[in-house]
Amino acid sequence: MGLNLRNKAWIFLGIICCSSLICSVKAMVTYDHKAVIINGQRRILLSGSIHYPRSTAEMWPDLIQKAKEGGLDVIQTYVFWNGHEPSPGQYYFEDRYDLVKFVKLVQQAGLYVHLRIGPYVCAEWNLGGFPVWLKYVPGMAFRTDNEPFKAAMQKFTEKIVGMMKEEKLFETQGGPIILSQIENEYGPIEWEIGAPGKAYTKWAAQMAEGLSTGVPWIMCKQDDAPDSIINTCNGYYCENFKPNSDNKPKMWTENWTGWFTEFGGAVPYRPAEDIAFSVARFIQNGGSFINYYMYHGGTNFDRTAGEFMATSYDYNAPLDEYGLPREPKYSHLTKLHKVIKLCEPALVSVDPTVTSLGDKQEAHVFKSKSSCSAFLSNYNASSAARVSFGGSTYDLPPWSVSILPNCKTEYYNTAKVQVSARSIHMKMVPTNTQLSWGSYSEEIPSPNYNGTFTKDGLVEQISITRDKTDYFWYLTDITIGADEKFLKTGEDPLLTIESAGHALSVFVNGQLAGTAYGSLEKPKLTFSQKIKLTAGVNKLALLSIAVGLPNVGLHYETRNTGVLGPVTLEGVNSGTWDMSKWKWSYKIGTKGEALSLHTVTGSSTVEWKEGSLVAKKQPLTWYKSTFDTTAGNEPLALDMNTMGKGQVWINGQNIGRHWPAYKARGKCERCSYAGTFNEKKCLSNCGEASQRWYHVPRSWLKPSANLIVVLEEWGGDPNGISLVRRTSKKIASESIFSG
Ligand SMILES: *[C@@H]1O[C@H](CO)[C@@H](O)[C@H](O)[C@H]1NC(C)=O
Ligand SMILES: *[C@@H]1O[C@H](CO)[C@@H](O)[C@H](O)[C@H]1NC(C)=O
Ligand SMILES: CC(=O)N[C@H]1CO[C@H](CO)[C@@H](O)[C@@H]1O
Repeated sequence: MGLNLRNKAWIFLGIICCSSLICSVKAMVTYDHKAVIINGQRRILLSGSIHYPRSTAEMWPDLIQKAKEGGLDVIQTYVFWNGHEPSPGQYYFEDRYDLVKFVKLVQQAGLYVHLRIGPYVCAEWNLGGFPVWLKYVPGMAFRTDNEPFKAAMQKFTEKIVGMMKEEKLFETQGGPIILSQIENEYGPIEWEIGAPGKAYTKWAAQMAEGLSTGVPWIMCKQDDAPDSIINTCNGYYCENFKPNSDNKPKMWTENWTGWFTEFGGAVPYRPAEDIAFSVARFIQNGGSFINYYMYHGGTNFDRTAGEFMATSYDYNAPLDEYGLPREPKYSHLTKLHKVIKLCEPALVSVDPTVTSLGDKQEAHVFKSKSSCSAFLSNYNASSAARVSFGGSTYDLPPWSVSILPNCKTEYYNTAKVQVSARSIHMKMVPTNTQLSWGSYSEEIPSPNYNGTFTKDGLVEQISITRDKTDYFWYLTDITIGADEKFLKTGEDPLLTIESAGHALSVFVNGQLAGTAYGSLEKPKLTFSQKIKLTAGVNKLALLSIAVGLPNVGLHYETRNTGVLGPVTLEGVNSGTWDMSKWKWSYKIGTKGEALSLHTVTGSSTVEWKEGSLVAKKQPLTWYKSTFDTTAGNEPLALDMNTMGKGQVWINGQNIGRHWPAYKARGKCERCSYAGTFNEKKCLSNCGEASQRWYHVPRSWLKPSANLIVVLEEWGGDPNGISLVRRTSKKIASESIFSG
């Protein structure tokens, strides 16, 4: 055995030396100017992002299998620090956060892993993946040459690398991890902050290299990545990208398959033709690693979504939020991957020869002694072209690439979609046509009451809640003295409230006076409305609601949430009152949260109104019901279209924030796939809910008596909530244009 192994190792070293410019004795994963080299072989690697916490562990094997059948070689994931270290030194790697299990499942499927440790991940994820406590470490500044930050980042990175090593998951140990990433899209930030940014980049690279994983590190969007690290491209098109030295392969780590959805935004999509075109363009220009961001986007369960991000992270990916193939995108790309693999021997052997075939037409030919593959491209977005190549003629649709694995026969054209589209239906589950609801009205707290504390002036929300809840109450009394008069008789005074975000409900004497909310583009909000006040003491209760924490931008950790003022009352005789400096009482969270109403035991501690007494269209109300699971394995969702804004739990699991009342802004125009996507995303759903359906993972359900609890902030009719099955059906006619 021993002897055998030594023989193999010897042969293996021989291969490395003859097929690559770098002759490394130790590394089994290396690279040269053409490609990543695994066990001595240059590889064209097709990769796709699947973020483990955005699906359930029960879904992972199927998602990975479908990725494999879709022709991928690599699964790429970020590592989500705030899921793994909820409080300092307290680690969590269970359930959806079982990273080792996820990596091992990828290995069992015979695929590789690209582990993007970050630990900054952006990712439309709460605080960009950083734990909220990190923000409150004394002297902290994120992502710069800051000692407390570097210490924390190093500790977590070491923790993850240590775990992976212990489980023997790096390729050099026989595991599936062939690449790791440190930091994430730091180039633009470094450019803004200058010297400390440069020092931090250097430090991060050295720190990562020091961990000796045996596999290459990459940094994406980092032109000045230190030489030991590979700089890679993120974007819609990357074919003109150049890595940070001539001996680095051309790698594309984020090829956007669509785009994320924000609450209040339209739903973006990217046609299959355009993404196939971008991939073919990248490969024909010598690219050798591409990653689909996302291959499966999934769901921002619980409160994991970043600022104003929808609960769905579908991303218009080849596998939809529910794990079903999105057609024709999934199959059109699968065919592309097969054809690229046919070209692999030629692609890894030589650099392409590029010749012009017309005004906007080119041939990229990879011709070695033993193989020849050609890519014929038409960059004209409006016109088809007939070109001559190697003595034959080829018809190229606008904005397309034809692939000829043997330099003769067209096996594939990126614009010729030969897959049927499928229509998706959300069908009511027959046994659950109408749920029977109970309701519980949330208590509006009073100042100086249990669970409140008092301070002069207004306080920042997250510094107090530490993001344990979305909800934070600002409470005060407005006393209208006997001698106080309203400026104009019969006219109510005007209350104006400035908040740093994200949503606000204003209660006067226990009644909802109004709501206000911001958006991803402008999280700040202003509430300005006339309110009814009576002589004597009036109770003002402001419920400030966070909708995820920012995940991107220069020093985004300094961004605020909550009512920071000014708060003014105009229209009283004695002049405008500035209430910002008043004494305010504060309360963290709702009573229902404190009682754990989302659980079976918690929900039994209060009395729920039933039958005709059930609250209808009331703000700040809890609803509960039970339902049985439907047989079969079609994915399930809740149709929340009759509701406003809030959160939903099923059997104690938070399925995310719902906000169907936030309609998609703007007017969507039909999007032609050819050439437009770079400047203008293709958008759908304008005027409708940004998100109507909310994924309910099957593994969270029991056969019967599933508890569903809804916290509704605005109002809405729970009788409209229904459980639906997601089904897909082939559309007979072929469509050239796909969504
Ligand atoms: C595309 O082709 C048409 C027809 O040949 C031509 O008029 C147009 O200028 C071309 N567009 C570009 C961008 O080259
Ligand atoms: C405050 O809470 C304590 C302990 O739970 C309870 O005994 C007391 O009655 C409460 N006070 C009010 C005003 O609700
Ligand atoms: C800055 C930024 O957007 N970064 C990212 C690139 O692509 C997706 C956007 O959907 C993010 O998740 C990345 O982190």
